[in-house]
Amino acid sequence: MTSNVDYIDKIPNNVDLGRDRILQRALEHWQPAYMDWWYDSGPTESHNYDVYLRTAISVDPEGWAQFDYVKMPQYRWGIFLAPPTQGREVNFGVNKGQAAWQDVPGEYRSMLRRIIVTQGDTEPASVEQQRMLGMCAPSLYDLRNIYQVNVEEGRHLWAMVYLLHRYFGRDGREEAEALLDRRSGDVDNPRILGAFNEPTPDWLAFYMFTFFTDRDGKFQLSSLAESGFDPLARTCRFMLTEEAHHMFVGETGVGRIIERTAQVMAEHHLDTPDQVRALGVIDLQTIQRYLNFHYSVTLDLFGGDVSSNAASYYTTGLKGRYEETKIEDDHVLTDATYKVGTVITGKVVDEDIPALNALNERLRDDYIGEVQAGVDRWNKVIEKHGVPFRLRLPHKGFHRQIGNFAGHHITPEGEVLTEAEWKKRRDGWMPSAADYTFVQAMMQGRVVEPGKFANWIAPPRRGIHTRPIDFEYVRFN
Ligand code: BYC
Repeated sequence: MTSNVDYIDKIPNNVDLGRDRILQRALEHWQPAYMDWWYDSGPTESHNYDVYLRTAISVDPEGWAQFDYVKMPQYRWGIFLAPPTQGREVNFGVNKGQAAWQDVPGEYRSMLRRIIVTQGDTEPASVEQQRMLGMCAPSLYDLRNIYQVNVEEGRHLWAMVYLLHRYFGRDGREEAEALLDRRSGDVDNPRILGAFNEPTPDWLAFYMFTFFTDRDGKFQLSSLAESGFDPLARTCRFMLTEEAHHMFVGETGVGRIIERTAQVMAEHHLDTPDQVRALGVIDLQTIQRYLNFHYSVTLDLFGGDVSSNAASYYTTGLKGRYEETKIEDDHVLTDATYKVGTVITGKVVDEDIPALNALNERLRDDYIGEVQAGVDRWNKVIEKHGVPFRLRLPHKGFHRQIGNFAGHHITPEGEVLTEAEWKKRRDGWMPSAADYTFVQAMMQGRVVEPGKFANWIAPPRRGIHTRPIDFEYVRFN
């Protein structure tokens, strides 16, 4: 294994692919099917554009990226694993202390395959969800960023497909094909997890998605980076370095929309949503409703609050906690407990349950802490402009479809309502059809002049990779 990537091979890689002819042929066979998927479901009308993209050329923490104009279908999707850690062990669960596995332990095979398939399925799903957004991009800078996110999600699919092909034989190959067959939102053959079947119909939704949902990616990948199955751990470690930019796009994207709105509100002394909308920017109340939606569907992605699957993943050593090796406890958790929320006689209450069964909830709580810090930063932007509005994360039980809160009708404040009452008030909490119509109407057509930005979003502080903000990040040819 080298840290530099072999670009001579048809499939760039740092896993010595050329030495395993059977695997190489299997992946070369999958590659055209992947390209068919990209042409069919990747960013629309973009195939001939020159996009200023970064491509991984090494897996060293510093300097792994090269920036240049690339036509997206020619992006070098490849297989990159972070360097191995000498003497790495399984660090948690009943197998703690064994040497980390370089092959799949037979008894864990189907569990591991399921985790890898679920992870892999989200990557192409997000590209499908975002495929139309290039047509209404607010600037060349933003257009380049969505394309960067899209090609890297494509690469993350490659990362999981490599594991399936390399370690799971025939069923791995079949799963890899199925990853290209499912489609986000398809009634007959949908993506596996809920949030990945929701539409991403506009740029506010896109930025919310990259802030909230890509961050689920960060936390899930971090847990998988702790895996006792070393190839999974190493591939996730490298995926995480790419993921950081996606969350940056989300946080700054929402932040710039908020900034523009707050600027307009302060300048014109506005306070009602209608006045704000009349000036062609998005009112903070609508932003709050989008936040409520994306936060709640992303909380569902962590799975049930009480989960025997999560307990098995942990006990076997396949999926750890966030920053497992930095936590000071026994890493076995047989005696520990953890608090999870549940609804009892119309009230949300906390219950102590065995920590092993609460691992999804614990990861969700880690995630919530980080999300809250981001929302606090957005609020600072509003505060800076002297606008007396603050964004808030809704209660954990709000609008949940998975886990203890599913089937209950909980307000953003955490009050349990009847279904009828909740439905009556729903449009105050989540984007309504009218909200989507308003936001989409504002995002008609795309801004293509270098350095220009749509009225509803502030420019970024700086450009990409030291380029100026008015750099021609995309050439349409
Ligand atoms: N939607 O025991 P439970 C990313 C199912 S994002 C639909 O509570 P478990 C990215 C579950 O499958 C990160 N179904 O769940 C972001 C199970 O089904 P069965 C993706 C759901 O297994 C942006 C049943 O309910 N990575 O990378 O502990 C752009 C009982 O479930 C959902 C991963 O997710 C749902 N939301 O936990 C691009 C990591 N939740 O057995 C990329 C791998 C649960 O009854 N996945 N179910 O048929 C996992 O670790 C686990 O599968 C989950 C679920 C944490 C997702």
